Amino acid sequence: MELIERSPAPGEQPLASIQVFAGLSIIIPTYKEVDNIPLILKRIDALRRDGNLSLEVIFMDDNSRDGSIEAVEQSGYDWARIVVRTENRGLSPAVIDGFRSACNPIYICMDCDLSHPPEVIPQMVLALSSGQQFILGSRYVPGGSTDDDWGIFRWLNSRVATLLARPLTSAKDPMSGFFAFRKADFDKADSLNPVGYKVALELIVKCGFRNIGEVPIRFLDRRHGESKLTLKQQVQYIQHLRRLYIHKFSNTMHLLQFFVVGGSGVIVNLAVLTVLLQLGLPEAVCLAGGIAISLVTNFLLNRRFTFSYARGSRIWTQFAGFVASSSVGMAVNYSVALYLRAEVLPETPYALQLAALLGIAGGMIFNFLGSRYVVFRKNYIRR
Ligand SMILES: Nc1nc2c(ncn2[C@@H]2O[C@H](COP(=O)(O)OP(=O)(O)OP(=O)(O)O)[C@@H](O)[C@H]2O)c(=O)[nH]1
Ligand SMILES: [Mg+2]
Repeated sequence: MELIERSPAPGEQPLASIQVFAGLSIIIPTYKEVDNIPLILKRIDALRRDGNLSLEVIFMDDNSRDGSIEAVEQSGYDWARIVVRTENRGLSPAVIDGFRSACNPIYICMDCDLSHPPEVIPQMVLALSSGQQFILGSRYVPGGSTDDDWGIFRWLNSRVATLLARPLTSAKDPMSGFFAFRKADFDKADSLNPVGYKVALELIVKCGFRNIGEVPIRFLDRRHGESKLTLKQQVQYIQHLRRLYIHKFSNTMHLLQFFVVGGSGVIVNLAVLTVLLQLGLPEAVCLAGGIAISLVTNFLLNRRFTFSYARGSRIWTQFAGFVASSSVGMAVNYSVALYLRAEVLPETPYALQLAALLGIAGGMIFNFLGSRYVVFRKNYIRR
């Protein structure tokens, strides 16, 4: 943490009088924010002078072509610059690119639309200096708030999104686009791959931040320009969550998806078995038919979803491996079902289906272990 002590000047604000913060890089993603750029720069400049801060501001603009470049240049601030991006557009990639091109030890990210008050930046940096790793400008801690005219839908939307992220972090407002952390932690991050809007959540998970602080902010609705938050971004958020869950709970997520696919296999198995039984085939053949068809559907679904990271490998090799690794499970399944049907279960309707169900349960655990650690093990991926 780069904090330089200095003595307070007479009449200075208490926060600014305690310390001078050396080296902030403020990253501001922009798309068509020409009206807001001069306003935010003016407020950051006031902050910079009051606190004698050393900082750079980098606008990461996705080729707005609305005069944003001129707005930054005409501001006359040599600590502000704009980077115009024409590839891999989007808010999250723009922010990540901004961090990559920043050079100061403390990174701040904030929106350009003045929803995020720059005046709390010193407080965020102080919180970092007290040992916390990641500081959010938060609407949902005591003292934080949103504009009064948030309708119920917008409020609910924000709250549900936050709730879905709860297993990933205990932070109250991980959806916030206003946050601060250290360059050193960014440099250590696992491969970043954010989709959509939730950069803070991506960083919290990928950098493994545990010690997260939240500084209350009053979140004001934009006065100039238009919101770029669309339904597409909301859908992308679900995809993003899935990836982050897999990243954080790798084995548990694989197991969970494996069980969901397995559940679909049970339905396929029982349906096939029942149809074959209706056709008058011997019970042993019906049991085997149900097992065989569900084996194929399970393989295809696991390859597509549960272990999708290994989709690049040859399907037939994987299928052979899946059959081989499932063979013990299948044998267990088949023998348990035949045995229960013949020796244990009474002559009731659906006795064969019940026997099949118990056989499946017995065989399933063998299948999971074989798939996870043999067929779809990670070193099958070709780069
Ligand atoms: N570089 C870049 N910036 C973007 C993009 N989309 C949005 N932004 C910027 O990201 C910030 C947040 O976007 P907003 O449209 O304000 O989204 P929001 O704050 O979730 O929504 P509102 O509450 O309606 O303001 C703003 O500074 C935007 O200009 C994009 O695709 N690329
Ligand atoms: Mg906004």
